[in-house]
Amino acid sequence: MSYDRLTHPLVRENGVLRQASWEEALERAAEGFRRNVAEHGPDCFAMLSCARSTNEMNYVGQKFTRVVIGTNNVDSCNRTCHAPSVAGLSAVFGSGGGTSSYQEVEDTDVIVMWGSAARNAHPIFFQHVLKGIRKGARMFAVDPRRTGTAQWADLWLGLNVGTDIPLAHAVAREIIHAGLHNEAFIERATSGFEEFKESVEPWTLSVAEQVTGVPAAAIRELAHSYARADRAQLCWTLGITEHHNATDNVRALINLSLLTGHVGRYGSGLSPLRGQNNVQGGGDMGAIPNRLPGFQDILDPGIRARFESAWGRPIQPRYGHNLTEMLEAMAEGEVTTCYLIGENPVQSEADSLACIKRLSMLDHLVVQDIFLTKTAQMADVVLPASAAWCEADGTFTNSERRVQRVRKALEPPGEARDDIWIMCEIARRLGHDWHYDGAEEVWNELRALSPQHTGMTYQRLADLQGIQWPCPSEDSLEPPYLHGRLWENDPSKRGTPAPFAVLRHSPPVDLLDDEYPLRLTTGRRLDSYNTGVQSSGFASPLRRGETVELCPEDAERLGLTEGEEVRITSRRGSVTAPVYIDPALRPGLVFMTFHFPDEVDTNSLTIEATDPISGTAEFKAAAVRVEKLVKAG
Ligand SMILES: Nc1nc2c(c(=O)[nH]1)N[C@H]1C(S)=C(S)[C@@H](COP(=O)(O)OP(=O)(O)OC[C@H]3O[C@@H](n4cnc5c(=O)[nH]c(N)nc54)[C@H](O)[C@@H]3O)O[C@H]1N2
Ligand SMILES: Nc1nc2c(c(=O)[nH]1)N[C@H]1C(S)=C(S)[C@@H](COP(=O)(O)OP(=O)(O)OC[C@H]3O[C@@H](n4cnc5c(=O)[nH]c(N)nc54)[C@H](O)[C@@H]3O)O[C@H]1N2
Ligand SMILES: [Mo]
Repeated sequence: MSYDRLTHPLVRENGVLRQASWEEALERAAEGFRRNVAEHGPDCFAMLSCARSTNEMNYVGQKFTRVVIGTNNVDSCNRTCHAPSVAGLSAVFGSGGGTSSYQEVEDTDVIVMWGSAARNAHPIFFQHVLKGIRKGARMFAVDPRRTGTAQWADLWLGLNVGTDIPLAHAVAREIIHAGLHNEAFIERATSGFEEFKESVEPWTLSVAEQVTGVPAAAIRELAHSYARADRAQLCWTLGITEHHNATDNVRALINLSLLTGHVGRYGSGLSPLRGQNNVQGGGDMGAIPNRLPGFQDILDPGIRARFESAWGRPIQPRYGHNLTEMLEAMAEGEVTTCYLIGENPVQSEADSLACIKRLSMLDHLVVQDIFLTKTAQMADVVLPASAAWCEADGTFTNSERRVQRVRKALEPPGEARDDIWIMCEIARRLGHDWHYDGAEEVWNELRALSPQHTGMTYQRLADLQGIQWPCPSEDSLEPPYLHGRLWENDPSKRGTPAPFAVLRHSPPVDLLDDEYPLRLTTGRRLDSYNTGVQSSGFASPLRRGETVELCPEDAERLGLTEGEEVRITSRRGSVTAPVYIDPALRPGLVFMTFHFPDEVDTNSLTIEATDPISGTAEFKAAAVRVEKLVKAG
């Protein structure tokens, strides 16, 4: 299917959405929030803030939540992808950002792409990887599928889904046993090495081969190459983070960098490649339940006091609900109203049937989007927004922490209005008269409150074609990588040592058995973008619909031919789609995207098991069976 842009506000009347004036729609939106908060208190409200929209929009979104409503219940799709990376990195280094710049993969010796289909999903970053390879870097790909990325690798480690910790542990053990760990760095800059060393001891190459499916020789080669390299970059994405133990997975990779000293230097670092164009920025702006703008901890009374005096309202001294918890709180009747900006959870959440049920329990749902998504179709009020990437002014922040300007080039269609304008109009109706004379004024308010952005004036951002954070003053130019402090000779400048983590292997929650013998992993293709809202209309000539990808051996075993319609069933749901035979898969593995909502609701199959630290769901591991469709008659 293809979506048309939203051009008018809509309100629900007698069960159906009808066109409305802005005045009526804004009033309805505000009235529902007012009524619910008066009845249940501010924590009955939840906002999802748009990771595709600007930093300025996200700043205003979290301010709306904290100041107009008075709760910390604000989050975004960061929860479905890199929240575990942020949690893991900030636990070790105090900052949740990737440590390196894109340029550094061109100037490194070893690149490890771990659980990342970057060739399809991060093509700009992958251009830098290719340049690095051309300059002589060795590349390793760790992925259950032999992806486009893996095809460029010197060595592909095709592991079983959910066995990343055993693999990382075996790599670590091999490095230690070969005496290739960086003792000086470990001694000076880390803590907990002895316990870590002991914890990986059982993971010999042969034990790991049995559990992960990766040949011992390949594990050994990765270990030796990574440890011996002068410089090495470890990059990961959702193959690591969309698991029930995702933060542990992230910590397992960080352990490898601490073991070898591959962090805090030019060319050596850790890069979680972020998903949506501005999901890094959304979190930086405080559109997450535990941080104020500038990634500043809400539990710190001094930080809260600064924001309270700037905003003129007390801030709750506790974390709000993340996206996963918001949905649970809807089921409990604790969250009764939701302001959803540029997110489509009906289709993107794990176990979508449960998600739909929870959203339908809300008293008042406001959706602000550029298309009439499946989620918007459930709303009481639909507000048509401008598309941030070309119809609004502001800034975006990419995975290397680089803030860049975006400029309005087109007028939004029909009556669609800027995201910030819409939020301010609702705020005004709720008693907060904010005047922002354009995005720059919002940005300057943020700069005054966030030390890591203070030096980034719009003028400097334009002159320098973007600036990486941290940028504390207008004359500062920091190195392109983080945590150089770990290498300081003077111990007082080195700061807190980076801790190793002791971790245990925990296989996927959805167990394989005779009834559900195949492992479904979900993800992306080059020609499909997330829930399809922004790409279905255009992608259809490229790929007409969802397919169930299987390796040739499994297809033969099940007696299936390419194009044949099959039923795929998990413990939660069942859909049908044609088979696509892909030799990139390993036996026992099934692959699908979540891109074609009406035809195939993939997320009715996935499991809602979530990582307790970050709240991210195990999208990457469901147990399923695939059956021939028996034709009626
Ligand atoms: N074309 C395109 N590009 C996109 C998007 C899109 O929809 N389409 N979406 C954007 C967004 S929001 C995001 S977050 C990124 C995501 O970018 P990626 O994370 O690269 O994409 P995915 O395909 O979800 O998953 C990555 C890989 O994880 C592997 N994998 C599955 N299970 C495991 C496992 O247990 N261990 C390991 N090591 N690997 C595993 C899969 O086989 C897959 O190749 O892409 C962004 N870019
Ligand atoms: N099975 C499975 N499910 C997954 C994943 C997976 O790998 N497997 N990955 C997860 C991941 S990583 C992610 S990020 C999520 C994505 O989940 P969502 O964020 O829910 O999905 P998108 O399709 O990216 O939705 C983006 C929405 O933003 C709207 N939008 C775009 N620009 C603007 C703007 O400027 N303003 C406003 N107001 N709206 C705008 C679009 O119209 C669209 O409706 O899906 C998750 N779900
Ligand atoms: Mo994502």
